[in-house]
Amino acid sequence: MTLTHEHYGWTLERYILEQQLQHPGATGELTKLFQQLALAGKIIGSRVNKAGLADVLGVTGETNVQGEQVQKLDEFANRMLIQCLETGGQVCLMGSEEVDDPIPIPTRYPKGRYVLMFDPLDGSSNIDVNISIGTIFSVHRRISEGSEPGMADCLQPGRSQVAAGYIIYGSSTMFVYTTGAGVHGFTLDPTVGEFFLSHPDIKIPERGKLYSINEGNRAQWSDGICRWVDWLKTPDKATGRPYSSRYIGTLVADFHRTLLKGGIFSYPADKKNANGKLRLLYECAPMAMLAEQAGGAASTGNQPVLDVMPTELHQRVPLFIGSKGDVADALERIK
Ligand code: AFP
Repeated sequence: MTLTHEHYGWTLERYILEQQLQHPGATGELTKLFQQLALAGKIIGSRVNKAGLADVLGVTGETNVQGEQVQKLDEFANRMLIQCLETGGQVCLMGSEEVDDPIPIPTRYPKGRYVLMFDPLDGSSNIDVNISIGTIFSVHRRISEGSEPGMADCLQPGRSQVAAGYIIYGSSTMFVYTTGAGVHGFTLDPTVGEFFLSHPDIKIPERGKLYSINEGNRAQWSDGICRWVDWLKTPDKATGRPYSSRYIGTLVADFHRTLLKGGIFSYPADKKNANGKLRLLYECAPMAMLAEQAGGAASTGNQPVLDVMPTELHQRVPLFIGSKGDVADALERIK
């Protein structure tokens, strides 16, 4: 779909409502869930923009479940998402990268049909240095009919996600999502306070010219990963090599660039971390759904990320994600 002047003024809300009209059975609950996510994104984005002014920088002194220091903004983002989503009656349970256990909906609020998993502020080590950060979300259908929602609702494979997306707080704030009918991007106009359609039906190029990996970890890589990265750097006109290197250290930002420009992002397993660093439910599965919906691919190195059956809430998996051709090359060469 090409953006024309007819799309001027299409807000995120209107776009989702239009999509809902194409599904006569839809109840509008997912639309409401998205409205609340967008609201949380606007509130978090506005706080992120004032990060240098307000008393929000630095750490709280606590460590989260991953053993990392909790940044004040992480805490704020986590609280905002919970507050915005727990009251509306669309969600029955939540899971956050910052919280050890599933987050129940307080008994005073109605429970809905959906389970929401999120990374409230991805790339938090980049907060203090004014580099793009983001919020990632993943939505599943509740499977615990007739009983209290629980862990089984959270531990669903990426393939059964109903929706996934992220909000990037960068040079502009963008909301990028899929409900299984393509990937669509909206840019926040801060003067109006609305997300407007700016990137309809995003497609990842079949191949790119960029690779994105933390080369500081090379000493820990397998021979296969070393060989593959060396190959990417070896000049060869026919295959467009050498690729250029880009690495931000915020998955949302590295993935957003990969989605728009093509290429590959990877956080592989290494000698220290047998499953890499990134979390399946809050980072890899939602990004994998976006990648596949945009015509790209996402693999752990052994199987499509979307096929991994989760066994733990904070499980990690290796990730190779981006242009189909580039992911296929990686899988071929790391063997
Ligand atoms: P933080 O949220 O702790 O900054 O971690 C960000 C992240 O989970 C992901 O967004 C990055 O892709 C990855 O870690 C970067 O990890 P390295 O610093 O080890 O390269």
